[in-house]
Amino acid sequence: MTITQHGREQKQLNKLYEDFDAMGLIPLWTIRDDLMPMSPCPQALPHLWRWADLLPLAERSGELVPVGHGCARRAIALSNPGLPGLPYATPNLWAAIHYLAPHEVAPAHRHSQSAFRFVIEGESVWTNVDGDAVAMRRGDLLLAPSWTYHEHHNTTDRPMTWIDGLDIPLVSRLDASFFEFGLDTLATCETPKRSRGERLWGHPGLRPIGQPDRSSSPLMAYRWEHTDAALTAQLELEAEGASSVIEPGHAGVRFSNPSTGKDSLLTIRTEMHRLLEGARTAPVKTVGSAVWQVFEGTGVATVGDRRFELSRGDLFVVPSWDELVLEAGDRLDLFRFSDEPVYEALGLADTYRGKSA
Ligand code: GTQ
Ligand code: FE2
Repeated sequence: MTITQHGREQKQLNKLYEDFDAMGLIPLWTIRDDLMPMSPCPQALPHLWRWADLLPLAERSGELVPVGHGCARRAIALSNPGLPGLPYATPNLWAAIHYLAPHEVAPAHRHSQSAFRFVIEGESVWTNVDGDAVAMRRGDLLLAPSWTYHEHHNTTDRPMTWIDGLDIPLVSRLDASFFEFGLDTLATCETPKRSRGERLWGHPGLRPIGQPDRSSSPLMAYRWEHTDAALTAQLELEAEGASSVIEPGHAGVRFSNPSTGKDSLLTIRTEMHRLLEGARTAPVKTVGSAVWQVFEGTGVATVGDRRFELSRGDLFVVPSWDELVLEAGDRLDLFRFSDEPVYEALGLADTYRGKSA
């Protein structure tokens, strides 16, 4: 090919790309590596938020920002540094610290997004889910499945803080967001010790006859005493020589929908893990993203190329296919939530477990 021929072709090629652009077209061969990488390349980054930094900021919001019109929820979202400017902990998961001052009420609403709360301290607030009053206490997991009305009441003189997890980014990307305000009137202002859902569905291994399957859990509260007892039993059985744990010194439970045995929420997996003092997990890689919160204890999390020292209340993100290793200092209890049910439903779930050190 002569130089002039080559120059002519280059011009034609440039013109071709201009015409693609003008017609709203993008040729695959210019973008394939980004579009279809050999393995997941998440934009989200491993990141840690310290409870010691979050709590004072939540308290300051409590003083300065009243709950009411314009701010129906005093929730402050964790924003992943790899998703700058977005109130998203991961591409699919919202995680927020929520603060309700004494005698405040966060008014009723419902939405197509699924939600849960996990409590690491306090018991001043109860949440009302579709008319069922649900007490919130340390270590409890509380649900507000898609399209259930929910409102939060602080009926005490003490403030309360907890974390929320929702599938807001996923639902936003799916263009599936629906939202409705609820009525301001409430049937009850008292919280019984056990909600109606717990009385009906909260008996181990006993399913009420005549109740249909529910796509999300009919149980709105998972109490710490049960979670703690289950983890304790797994580790006791391990000490007796039974194979009862995920790996040596590492117990775990998944919060499940008692009507189906599947995840508590359709889109969000919720789990509690316990590592004995000094235990170390084998490296794990999972498709999908997760957020962890330290419930109690200290340790170290290595996520991809980051190393996080952990203390009570700290939250960290594990992006898709980033390797995670956990090491307990003293006994370490961790709450975890992830978007794995979505990947499982789509046939995209995968986990790689390496060898223990
Ligand atoms: O408590 O209803 O963190 O609707 C984000 C959206 C909490 C809630 C959040 C919500 C809520
Ligand atoms: Fe809500």
